[in-house]
This record gives sequence, C-alpha cells and structure tokens, in this order.
Amino acid sequence: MAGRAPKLRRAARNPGSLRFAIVAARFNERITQRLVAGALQALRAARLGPDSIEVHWVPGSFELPQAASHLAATGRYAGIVCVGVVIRGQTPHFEHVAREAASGIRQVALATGVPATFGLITALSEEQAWERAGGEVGNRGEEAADAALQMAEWIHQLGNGRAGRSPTRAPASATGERPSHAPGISGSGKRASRGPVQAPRGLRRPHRTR
Ligand code: DLZ
Repeated sequence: MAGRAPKLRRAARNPGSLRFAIVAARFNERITQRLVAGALQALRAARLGPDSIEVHWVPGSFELPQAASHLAATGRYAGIVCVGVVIRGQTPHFEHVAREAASGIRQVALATGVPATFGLITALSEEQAWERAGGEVGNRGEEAADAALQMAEWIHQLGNGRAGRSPTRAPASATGERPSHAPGISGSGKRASRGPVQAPRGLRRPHRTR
C-alpha cells in the first residue's frame, strides 16, 4: 500500500499537559530505532516535553498490542504510538505477526478509548522497510505519532474530559478503577510489586527521553 500520510495541522491546544507512550518492537531493531526517532520528533514538534513522552520496548510486533493494552489501562496516556517492522520471510509467519499486531492495536484503541496508532512497517524486503523508516516513502513512526496527537486532540474536543476515556462503557481499568486484573503499574507511575508486565531485564524501565 502506497501513499502519504496527511501532514499534522498543529493542534490548537498546547498538548504539554498530555502524556504519550511509544511502544517499540525490538525485532529488526535498527530500523525500528528510526521509527522511534520519527515518533519522538513528531511529539516534540507538538511541544511535548521529555517528561510527557515514554518509550517502552517489547520483543516483537506480536507483543505490541499487549503492551499497549497495559499502558492504556493505566489511564495515564492520551495516546499510544506502536512502532515495529515486519519483513516477509520464507514462511507465513509474516502474515500472522502483521495481522495480529494490526487487529490487536485496533482492539486496544476501541476497547479503551485511548488512541493507539499503527506505526508498523510491513514490507516485502529490508530495502522497502528502510524506505518507510525515514527514507523516500516517509517515516511510519512519525506518521503514527501525528495520528495519535490528532486523535487525542479530537477526543479532548469532544469534551470527554480525559483524552483516554471511552465514549461507551470503558473497561474498569481504563476509567481509573482498579480491577483485579489491572497491570502492575500504579496510578503514580511507579511499578506495583506484582503484575503481568514483568518484562525481561532491559525492557523493564520506561526510558524517558531527553
Ligand atoms: C518471530 C518473528 C518473525 C519471524 N518476524 C518478525 C518480524 O518481522 N517483525 C517483528 O516485529 N517480529 C517478528 N517476530 C517476533 C514476533 O513478533 C514475536 O516477538 C515472537 O513470535 C514471540 O511472541
């Protein structure tokens, strides 16, 4: 699929008070780094400061929806930008990973009301992937961050008060209530002692951007 994403019309409101998360898949990490850089650039261009942006890494694109789901459930984010690179190999694995990532991310957005956007490259070759990671065809990470900013702003304008609130009945976790299955991230942003997001070493600490 070709095409250019629309350029972000700068939001009328200063999004400085909003917090965004980028979730990045380590598979094909060198290319994903470029997507993260593109997403950071877009968020910073919207005048978001370092304390308003977090980057979380997961092993592969298949894990993006689960991570996005946990982040959305905290109620702390106005938008979640998912980035990853899926490159076709010799087997149908590509289809499974790409499909599950796409439908999972959409499901997170619909179930929680928090905009979770699709910054994945699904390419037939590494060359195609580089072209979409800041090359000739643009940067899918930057585009997904712009989309998250636009959606967060639009949801805010609908008057929902908090950008992440669902217009329908949101899961308890997304409304600030704390159900028994809530992820192990406390409302204060500190990790709780228990919870399903016990990522392997190196994935644990959200890294704040400077
Ligand atoms: C296993 C796998 C394969 C073959 N290809 C990719 C890929 O192109 N891009 C990607 O982000 N991840 C890939 N993975 C890893 C899966 O996303 C996932 O991390 C593992 O299957 C473990 O659940």
